[in-house]
Amino acid sequence: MAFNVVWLIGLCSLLLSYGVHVEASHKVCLDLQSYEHTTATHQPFRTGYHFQPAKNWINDPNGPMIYKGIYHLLYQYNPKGSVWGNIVWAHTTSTDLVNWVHHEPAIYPSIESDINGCWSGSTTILPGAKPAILYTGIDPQNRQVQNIAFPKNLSDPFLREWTKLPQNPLMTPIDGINASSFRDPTTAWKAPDGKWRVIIGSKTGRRGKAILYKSKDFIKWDRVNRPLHSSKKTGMWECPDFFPVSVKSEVGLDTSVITPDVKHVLKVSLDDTKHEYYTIGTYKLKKDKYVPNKGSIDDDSGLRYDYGKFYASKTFFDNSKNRRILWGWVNESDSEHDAVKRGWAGVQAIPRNIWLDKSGKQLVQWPVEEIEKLHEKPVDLQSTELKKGSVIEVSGVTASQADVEVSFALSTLEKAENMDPSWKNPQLLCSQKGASVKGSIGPFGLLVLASEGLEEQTSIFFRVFKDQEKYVVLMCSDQSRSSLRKDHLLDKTTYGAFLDVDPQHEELSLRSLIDHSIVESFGGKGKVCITSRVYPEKAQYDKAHLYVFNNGTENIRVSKLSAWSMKKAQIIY
Ligand code: DQQ
Repeated sequence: MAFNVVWLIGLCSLLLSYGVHVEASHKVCLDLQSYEHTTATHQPFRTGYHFQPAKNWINDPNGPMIYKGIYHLLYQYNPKGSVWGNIVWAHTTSTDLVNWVHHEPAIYPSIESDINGCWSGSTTILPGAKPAILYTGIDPQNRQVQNIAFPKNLSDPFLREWTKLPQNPLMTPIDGINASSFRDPTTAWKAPDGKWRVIIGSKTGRRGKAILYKSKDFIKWDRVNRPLHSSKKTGMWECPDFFPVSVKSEVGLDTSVITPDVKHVLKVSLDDTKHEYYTIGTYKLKKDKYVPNKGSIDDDSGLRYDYGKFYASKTFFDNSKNRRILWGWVNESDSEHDAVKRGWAGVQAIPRNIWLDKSGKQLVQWPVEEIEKLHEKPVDLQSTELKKGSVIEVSGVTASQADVEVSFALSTLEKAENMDPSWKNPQLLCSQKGASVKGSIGPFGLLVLASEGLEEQTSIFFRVFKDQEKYVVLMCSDQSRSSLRKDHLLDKTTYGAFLDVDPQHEELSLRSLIDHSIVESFGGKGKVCITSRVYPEKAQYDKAHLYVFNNGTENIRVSKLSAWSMKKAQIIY
């Protein structure tokens, strides 16, 4: 059987390169799309509390919402195999965003305007608490068009069945819109003129675009000539998200709130690089235009929700707790061959609360509080000196499935290395100055999913540099030693970002959610997030260890560390 898999993988290619007409953003392995290998029994990389279905491929979170007290997560799913293809909207619900119950797919190809696929989209809650899903369908000519679906029975809190309107498709790629770059409708918002607005991701040449439509009744949509926003040289904008954030508090807002006390966020997912970036700015109602704040970087080097693996994300407003919640898809870092052998690919990140930082300059994210109900066996370390070169084990936690929070106090910054003005790219800097490259103040941080002899380790760490009178904090996640596996198909890219925290006045904090093959890290209380996928050979189950380390010449102190083993989430298939 393994022989067959290897052979089939040989046929995996980018669909475009075969000149087929569907332009998909995903790697397309035609021969593997409907190929189910016997699912392996040894599954060291399946997650304990990150959402995954029983088997097969998943990608983008779609149409998340809360309805009658029940959270709904819908997502792109291949019911027939563990690579991208045969896409439907799988459906799962929860009362706490932690434990999930599966339902039958909510949306699947059944009408002419989605017969070749049901791609991403969003939910809007219409007056009378009525959810409406707008999604991209692939029609018989492989054009991307926008469709609508409503729940069949509004008294069913699980919204198990959905009806597509006979008016579908509601929006088609006419008047110069590229039919293979027209997808992923956002949650719509209602402006004070009473009309709904929605944006659809697109591009013209290399200019990424958010095409804007307006509607009175949510059924008949008129295109606005000018896009809500566009930016040159970014390529296709997938899965845009547009929402208000309060400038006064951390509470989340309904997508239609437009007052002087809000700023707007536009996030786009870049098909070319598989990075997302966002800007914060102003929604100019009169002109129906979004204008990023002065000085915003409006391209791939802009602000990111997550500087690791995290894509096609989407937020929704949770009116039960007045918060905005972010979901994101975390793809694998190994090959299709591995996915086929395992029988699955992809996980969803832990949902994160998201709000505007006090500075107004960036967003902040934090795992939803509900996840803490999985905490068990707490372990605490108080004020521990981390001498230069030290590695101290945090014992007593199940290190393969854990939540750990640590704060570091730096007594002196005098010896910080100088920042070279040419160091503009934090990811590159992290890969040059990995965890094993000695510094002065740092690298220090956590070694997670580490083997006993440290041959395997994923290190999440900080380094502090001096830049004139300021200090610059670099946060990295170094996967280069995460697995003893040597095959070239394993992506061990080191990730990194600059963290806007002044270490003269604030301790440096780090939280990592560790779950067998995924590590989600939150630096500076959620100002920088980095997610990575790793596949340790040795550091599996009870052979995984957790350490704090300091590889700098200056001693530092762990002022507080709390770690918990995480119980398994209940996912009922
Ligand atoms: N995934 C969907 C598209 C979207 C892409 C197809 C982003 O709608 O643009 O599965 O990952």
